[in-house]
Amino acid sequence: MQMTFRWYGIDDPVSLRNIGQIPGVRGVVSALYDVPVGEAWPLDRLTRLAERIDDAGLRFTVVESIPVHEDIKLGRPTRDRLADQYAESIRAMGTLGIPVLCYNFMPIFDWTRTDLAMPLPDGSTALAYDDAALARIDLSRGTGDLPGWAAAYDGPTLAALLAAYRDVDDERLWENLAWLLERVVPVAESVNVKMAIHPDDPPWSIFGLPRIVTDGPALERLVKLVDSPSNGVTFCTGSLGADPANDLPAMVRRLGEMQRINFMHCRNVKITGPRRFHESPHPTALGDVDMAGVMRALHDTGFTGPMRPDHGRMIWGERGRPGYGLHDRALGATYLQGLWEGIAVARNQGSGVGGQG
Ligand code: DNO
Repeated sequence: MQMTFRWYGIDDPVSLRNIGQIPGVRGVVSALYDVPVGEAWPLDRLTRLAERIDDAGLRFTVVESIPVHEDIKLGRPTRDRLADQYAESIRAMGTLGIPVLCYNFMPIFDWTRTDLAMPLPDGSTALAYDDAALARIDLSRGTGDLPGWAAAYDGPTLAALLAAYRDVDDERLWENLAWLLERVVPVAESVNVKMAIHPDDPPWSIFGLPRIVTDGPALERLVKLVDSPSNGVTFCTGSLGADPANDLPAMVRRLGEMQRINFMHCRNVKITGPRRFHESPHPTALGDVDMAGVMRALHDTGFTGPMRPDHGRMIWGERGRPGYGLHDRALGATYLQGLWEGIAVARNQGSGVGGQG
């Protein structure tokens, strides 16, 4: 397991120096955030980003994300050119030796919350989701009222996109995902890049849109679409864990045995009602995710890939990007490494290898 940390580039209030001072963190998860969706990523710009990370004594380990254009998800005729451009970005990653690509296939919206700063009793704030609150959001004026998406779409653009998705049900979306993977996974494999789909967050349909990457059977279906180590998943405990029907350790075990977990996102959630949750600190006891069980399953299946602490709360008066402050995520990184070390020590003692390390 390699511990990594997400960095939003030079505008991120969390600096590379901050990241390098978190014990055990050597890998950085980043992206070119201002390339228009659908365009190929220029190699020279990606090179500069990688050099900046190298200069800080860190390593560019994961690209999160290269967004997939809506025309690909909708299966529109422009998709051929868009898939070629996507493949070109993957080749640029390969040229620089960046080994993992996290992406998602969620129609229109990526992760969605109804409150970006829900106060918790200890005075910290956390991201929260409530399906009833989501249902009250009026999209006729665009995404202005949707937390975190304010500037994304005006009314007419959003209405046109939502209308286009009326012809795309779950099966059609699966076909469009398979179509993309058949084209880009062979390219990824040829340049030693492992793709890792991020599950839908939350793991159910929102605003009537199809959402397909929500549970264990879906993740297993995904990896079978193209049989390659370059076609794997980002196992996000917080996204999948918002649905109490998902048995996370069992899911990790199955996908881990197939060697298709290419990236781990670890965070915890507290489920407070049907389709209602808020994010909680990383430790097992503080939410509904069995983090210890997940780590044991990962360890048992020989996970050697990158992991990052996902969203943290805002604590100690920090202000910053919702979910992506420094302090609580850094605590998460050290907690997760402690858990991992404890499991390794216990295993070594159990097998008589000696448990000093
Ligand atoms: C949220 C992230 C997601 C993730 C994308 C991957 O905090 O986990 O936005 O980066 O879904 O494409």
